[in-house]
Amino acid sequence: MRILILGGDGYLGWPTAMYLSQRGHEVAVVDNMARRSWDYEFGAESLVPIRSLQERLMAWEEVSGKRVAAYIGDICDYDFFEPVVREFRPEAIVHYGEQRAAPYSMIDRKHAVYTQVNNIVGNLNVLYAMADHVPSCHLVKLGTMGEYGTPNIDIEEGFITIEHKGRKDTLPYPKQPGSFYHLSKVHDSHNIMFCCRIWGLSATDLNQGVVYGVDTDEILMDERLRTRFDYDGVFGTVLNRFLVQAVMGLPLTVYGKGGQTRGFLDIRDTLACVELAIRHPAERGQYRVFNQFTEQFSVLDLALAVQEQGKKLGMDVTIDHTPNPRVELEQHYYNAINTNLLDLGLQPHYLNDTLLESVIHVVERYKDRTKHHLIQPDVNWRRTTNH
Ligand code: NAD
Ligand code: USQ
Repeated sequence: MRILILGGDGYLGWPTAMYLSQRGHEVAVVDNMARRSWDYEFGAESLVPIRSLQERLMAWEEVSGKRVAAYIGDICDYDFFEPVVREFRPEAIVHYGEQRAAPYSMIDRKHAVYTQVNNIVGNLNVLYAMADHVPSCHLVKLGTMGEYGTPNIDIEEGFITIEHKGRKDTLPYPKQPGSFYHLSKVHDSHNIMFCCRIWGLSATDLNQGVVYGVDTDEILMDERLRTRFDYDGVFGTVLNRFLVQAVMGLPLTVYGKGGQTRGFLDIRDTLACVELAIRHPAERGQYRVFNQFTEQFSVLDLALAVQEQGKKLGMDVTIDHTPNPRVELEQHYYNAINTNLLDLGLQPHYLNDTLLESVIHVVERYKDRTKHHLIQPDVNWRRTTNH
């Protein structure tokens, strides 16, 4: 199958490109290198050194004998993006190409606007290019579990059946996202659902939880194939950050009480879920939602798991309840349904000692590259005014 991966230079996009290429698909990636440039804003960089996209592609061809094509440009620029779709004629598009950090979107007005324009306009261009050139192509769009927020009822997979004044309907599940980034995903979901309804496009919205991990089978084939690994207060996600903090001998930064519960998954399961969605496409005109996570943990559960694993490896890991820079519930009900991908055959890699230890070993290898000033969060959700 011809598969176009948007955001193919990113943490998840690059491993997905190799994974699908290895399985015999004709793969092309699109990226504007925006993620690499955001690092310059904070003097941050991936803990694990990453090669340029061109070097990665050459290394991948050398190691696997398979070629992945690359288109460098911005999907918000239709003059660039439209010919890519017209020429490559993808049968599936995997859309990872967005600004994905909640803290980045909450820095100030400029970053909020940038995040929403980048994500919503880019996604809209994808929908138009599909409708104009490849209407039977299947869009596999990366959404987020954070679209739902933390309601006091079970979270269904995209839709909920409601009875109201004696009548019944199945409607989109209510969305209560917690950042301008998460809101951009809600807006994307509405646009995608609309285009499936009016143009007959087919799409799977993968409402993904927080991803952790650093190794996939393809990455392990050659050190030059490594994907980025962020640990800073803006782009680093919680478990990846805790593992780096443990190795650096710093207290784990649990925000507030740490009762915030989320869905999580191993990076290897991200790739497997995307492949399952591609292999079992949505029908023409269908918009479907899969909740893409394998386990639920509170932030404190994760900190305790890292502390316990650290102890087994002779490390003294402490936990610090840092004041929470975000506005979010720290104690709440959370029970999200995730049966759609399991029903398609997903075999999850659950969080265990082996995984924690293997990430710790990779982090230890690159420990000298860590920068202490990147650890503390300095983006606050609250607006303070001087008048
Ligand atoms: P990432 O930032 O590492 O990768 C995103 C890539 O998209 C980057 O290489 C960036 O340069 C590219 N990009 C952004 N805007 C673009 C544009 N306008 N044109 C072309 N390329 C553009 O992020 P990631 O962690 O790999 O996440 C990928 C997707 O998965 C995102 O949409 C994110 O919202 C979603 N997701 C990620 C996680 C996670 O824990 N990492 C969890 C849930 C959902
Ligand atoms: N947290 C801490 N300490 C930290 C970092 C985070 O306690 O040092 C807490 C946060 O307050 C939050 C939870 O951990 O309650 C998750 O934070 P995160 O930064 O790991 O994840 P989040 O901001 O939700 O975003 C990440 C990805 C995003 C994706 C989302 C999936 O960056 O792209 O959409 O996970 S989900 O959370 O399901 O919405």
